[in-house]
Amino acid sequence: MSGGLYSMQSKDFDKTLDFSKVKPYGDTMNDGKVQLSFTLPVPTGAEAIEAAKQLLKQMGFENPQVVFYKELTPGYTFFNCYGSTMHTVDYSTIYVPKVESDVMDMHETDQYIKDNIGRPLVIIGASTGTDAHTVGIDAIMNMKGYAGHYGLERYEMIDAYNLGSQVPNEEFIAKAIELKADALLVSQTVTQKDVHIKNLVELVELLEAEGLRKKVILACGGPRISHELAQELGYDAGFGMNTYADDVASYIAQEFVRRNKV
Ligand code: B12
Repeated sequence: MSGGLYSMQSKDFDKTLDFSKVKPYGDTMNDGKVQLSFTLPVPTGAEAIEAAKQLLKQMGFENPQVVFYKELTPGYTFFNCYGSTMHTVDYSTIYVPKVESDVMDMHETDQYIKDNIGRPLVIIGASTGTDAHTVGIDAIMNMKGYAGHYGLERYEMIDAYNLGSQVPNEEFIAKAIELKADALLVSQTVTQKDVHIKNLVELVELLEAEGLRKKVILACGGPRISHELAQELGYDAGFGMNTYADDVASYIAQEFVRRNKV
């Protein structure tokens, strides 16, 4: 989403907005209103509500309010709360590394590959290691697509292979060699105990050992993956939530051309 466009509109609309001191917007500019929920391991009652409010104050919230609470099980109380944060963030100095490519739709990418590469690109995807989540990688690869965006299997100039979930890194690499893959797509959803980090790093190490790392475009994705993290782990690109096949296909096609100068 273009934050720039929305921000310009709010700035034009409300002259009290200062990008160097941004606060959450609730009902009015700079009111700092936040909604948050949490559970305290205490019995439900007036003392529990007071404990929640005191905690909110210590978190930096003015006017803390408990707007909903419920006993989860004896000894545990769940809260929905409102408060106004006293903190601000300097939006004007924020820099976030992002995948650099011009996003094209399926037809434009197909045409780009025809014009600049002249053969279909081979792309293999999988949810690797012990990760059983398939919906993310399916969203990127399935022919029927996701949220109105066709998946890679639909592209005329992409040979897409979705290996599914719980694919061991060794098996993934063997398939990449067999199919002469141009790009590998890894999906990681579970991040408990940093299992995704270990798994993603292991793939890079195995690819390096096979002498394959530089021969493929290596990208990963998932709800808690960022481009910055991906690059730190030795990947070419990382994609987070709200990614569509268009983003990945455009990136791979343009990166392939950049590398091969075809
Ligand atoms: C559906 C689901 C399941 C289903 C999965 C079914 C299936 N076939 O996939 C089932 C019930 C099997 C399941 C199991 C488990 N789950 Co689950 N599951 C979910 C749930 C509800 C939705 C995930 C989902 O499908 N999202 C929709 C897709 C479209 O979004 P996405 O994955 O983010 O993908 C998008 C982007 O991230 C990106 N993307 C993703 N991958 C890739 C890859 C590439 C290359 C690219 C470019 C982009 C990309 O593009 C996609 C489209 O925009 C989430 C909670 C939630 N609401 O998110 C929990 C959740 C992910 N599960 C969780 C857990 C813990 C588990 C279990 C470990 C539970 C257990 N104790 O057994 C097991 C996993 C076992 C295992 N070995 O992996 C946790 C993960 C916590 C964490 N941070 O690690 C979550 C967050 C729930 C929670 N709040 O605790 N789960």
